[in-house]
Amino acid sequence: NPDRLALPVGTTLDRFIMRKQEDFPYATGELSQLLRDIALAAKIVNREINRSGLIDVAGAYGQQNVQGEEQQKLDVIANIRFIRALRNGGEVCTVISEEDEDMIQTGNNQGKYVVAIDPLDGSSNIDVNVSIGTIFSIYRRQSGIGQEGTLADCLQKGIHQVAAGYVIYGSSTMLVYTTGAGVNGFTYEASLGEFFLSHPNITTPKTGSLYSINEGSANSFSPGVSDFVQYCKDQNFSARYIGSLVADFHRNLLKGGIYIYPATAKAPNGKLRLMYEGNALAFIVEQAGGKASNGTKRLMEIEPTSLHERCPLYIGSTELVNKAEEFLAKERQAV
Ligand code: P6P
Repeated sequence: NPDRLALPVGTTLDRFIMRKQEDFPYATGELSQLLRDIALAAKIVNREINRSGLIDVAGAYGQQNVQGEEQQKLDVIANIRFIRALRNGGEVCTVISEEDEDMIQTGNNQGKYVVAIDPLDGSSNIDVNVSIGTIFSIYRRQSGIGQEGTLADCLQKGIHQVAAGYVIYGSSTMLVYTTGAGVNGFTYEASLGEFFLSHPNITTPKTGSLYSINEGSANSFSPGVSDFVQYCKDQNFSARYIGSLVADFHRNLLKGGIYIYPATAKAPNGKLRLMYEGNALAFIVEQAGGKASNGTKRLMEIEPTSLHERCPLYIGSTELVNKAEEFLAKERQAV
């Protein structure tokens, strides 16, 4: 009955996960447990981030802090915490992380799932107290259980994600995720150590008036990108660029808008990573009614060829992504 589905604001994440699992008669609970493992690591990383200001985080790796402890960069700490939570949780056989060149085998060869993760994106923003985020993507392994996960398990198209989400460590800490049945946002109450449902059934506006792109690279934008940026200015849109992907994405998701990281001279394939940035946010934005492409192709249809491959990213309100793609198509016709 529909009202059973409409869980009230304030429902805890645990209860939400349990009730949603009931909607999948064949669910055996592993994905639910995996989501709980990620939420646990997010709580721990949140505490580390909040403490970092107090223990004189030098930021650079290998500095001593006031306690004389070996100071680790927060993105190294976050990587350790998420991988440990996934290893201890037992549901994941293999992890790919922005922080590690190669696949990480957890030893859980019975694990059904593979996780791609950016443990702490935008960590250069930490020292200046700008919001930062964790981005994750979950796939079902294709190889048989009982062995290590394979490269093919890790290089699956975005359309094969079973779940994806992000944590934004900002003025409040939120977990936003989807398992393919809509997008829900949970706000963390540190004093209780719980995530509470605060943004049920997030849908992103079909259009908007915010555009997010680093115009410092404008001299190397392709004509189509330059023309779209000019279109945004002619429409009197607002430029909003925090330089922290999760923060820029989250704001645009809720308010409507477009985030673009195009090919530039410094980043000929764009700067952002397909497996643990683009695809995860693409799954979320599509589930929220938005769109994500590389400028010419649905992002989640891209066939990955390497763990850390980059991709141009056009993501947000459907009508704005369509408009950007129109300008890029005109550019190609003009060539
Ligand atoms: P630029 C942060 O380093 C990051 O990976 C994303 O979080 C952010 O959106 C982007 O890079 C900013 O890159 O080249 O504009 O400084």
